[in-house]
Amino acid sequence: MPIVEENTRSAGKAHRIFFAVWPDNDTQKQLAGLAKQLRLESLCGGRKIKAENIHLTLLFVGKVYPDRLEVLRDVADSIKQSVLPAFDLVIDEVRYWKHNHIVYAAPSKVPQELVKLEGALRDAISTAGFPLEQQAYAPHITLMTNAFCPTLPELAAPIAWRVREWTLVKSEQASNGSVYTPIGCWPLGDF
Ligand code: 2AM
Repeated sequence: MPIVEENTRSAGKAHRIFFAVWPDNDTQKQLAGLAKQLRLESLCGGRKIKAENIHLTLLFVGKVYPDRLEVLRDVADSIKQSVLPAFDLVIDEVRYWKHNHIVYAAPSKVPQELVKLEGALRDAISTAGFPLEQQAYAPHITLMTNAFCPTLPELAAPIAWRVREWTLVKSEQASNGSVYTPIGCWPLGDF
C-alpha cells in the first residue's frame, strides 16, 4: 500500500490518522468470533486482529500535525449530517488478498450510503488540502494479517451491522501491535 505524502510540517508530533466506522459491542463480538468460528487460524495461519481493533476504514489520511488536526475536525463538522443517513451494513463474505496476506470480512453489496459517506469525506478533506491516496475505495474489515489462505470457508449467517456514526482515529504502534484511539465522532442521521 503506498504511503501518503506527509502533510505540511509544523509544530508538534505528527500522528497517523484515519476515518473509520467502529462496530457496536455486539457486532464487534460477532466479527471477532468469525476467525474462531471459521477456524481461520488453522486454515490460513496468520494473526487475528484484536477485537477492540476491528473496524471498517472510510478514509486513510496519513500523517497529520496537531494544528492540521483541528482543520480536519472542522472539515468533518462541516459535512452535513442531514444528507448522510444511518445505514445497514450486511457482512456476508470472508475474502483473502494474496498481495498483502490479509483475510477480511466484507459486504457483497456495498450500501450506497457508505459510498456517499466515503465520497463526501474524500471530497471535503481533499478540498481542504490534505493529500490522499487515489485508489478506489474497497470496503473491508481486516480479520487476520500475515495469512496464507487459498481456500476460504463460507459464512454460516450474515452479520447485520447498523452504522450510526463515524469516527476520527489516531493510530499508534506499541510493542504489542497497533493502538487505535478515537479522537472525534460524528453521528449519521436517523430519518
Ligand atoms: P487495513 O485494514 O487494510 O490494514 C489504519 O492503518 C487503517 O487504515 C487500517 O484499517 C488500514 O487498512 C487503513 N489504511 C488504508 N491505507 C493505508 C495506508 N496507506 N497505510 C496504513 N493503513 C492504511
